[in-house]
Amino acid sequence: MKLQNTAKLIEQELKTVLSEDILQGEIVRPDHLMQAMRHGSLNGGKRLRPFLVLETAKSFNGSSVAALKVATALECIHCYSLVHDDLPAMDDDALRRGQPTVHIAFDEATAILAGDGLLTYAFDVLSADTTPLSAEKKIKLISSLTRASGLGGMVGGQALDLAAEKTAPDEAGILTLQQMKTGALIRYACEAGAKIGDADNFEHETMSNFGRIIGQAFQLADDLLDVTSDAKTMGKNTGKDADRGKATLVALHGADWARAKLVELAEEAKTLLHGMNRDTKILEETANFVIFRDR
Ligand code: GRG
Repeated sequence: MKLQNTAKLIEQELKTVLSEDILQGEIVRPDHLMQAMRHGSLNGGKRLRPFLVLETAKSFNGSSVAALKVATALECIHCYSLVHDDLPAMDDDALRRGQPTVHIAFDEATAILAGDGLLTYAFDVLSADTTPLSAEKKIKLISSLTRASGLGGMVGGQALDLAAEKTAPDEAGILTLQQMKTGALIRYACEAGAKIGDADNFEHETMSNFGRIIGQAFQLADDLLDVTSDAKTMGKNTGKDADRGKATLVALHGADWARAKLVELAEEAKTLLHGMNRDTKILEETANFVIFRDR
């Protein structure tokens, strides 16, 4: 499957679950809030994390319906993080995926609630009866998603990132905060795909390491694009890290070092995949896309 096809699938699934026609034991769905949630999630985006869930599950013979539900839940969390990250109290951005950010298109209070709504909705989707997984697998997937997105994962990483503007962390500190802020959800995507399918312990461990490496590479590529690309290509403002004096590995070592490191990480990721007796051709291509992307 291609990334664009996954994007269409996820967009369709999000449209269905964020629809006024669906009331799941709720009294009402406030229309303006749902519109804001739709604005924050149905606005394009590469849908890389869902793609990783779907393709990893496929490599391990997992149910594609279950994978689509888990992928949708994960994308809800990712979209919530972008809506909140763009708020004036955080990155204060007016442009996301080529469109006005949610607090600009609506207002700040609605953007906070839209983020909260997307975050909690993820767990609704994961735990729903329509997600065809055993109760045991669901609990494991919910528990690890909570860890990846919470205090010791994305939220904690965001806190460290905000603090880093004052504390100027060293290389190890930068790697830790990036692993938490951005890496945790990408790693989760790969682990979840393995869990949905029939991966054994070695394969699960391998996919977890693969996710860790491409998560690190994704952030490094993002930091590189922040200095080498432009707002039109990226759909978000660039040059912001340098403006804010943000500590990144690109700021520390330069763009050439980053390009060489990306090549190294791509090799490492592919070597891991080759160690398993599975069809991982698409995952290999995905690693290349993540690492050598231009937007
Ligand atoms: C607010 C709790 C909270 C967390 C925010 C993810 C994040 C943490 C902040 C986003 C800031 C940022 C630009 C980080 C760099 C890496 C990143 C997550 C980029 C956006 O992800 P893409 O490129 O976006 O996958 P699309 O739009 O394609 O989904």
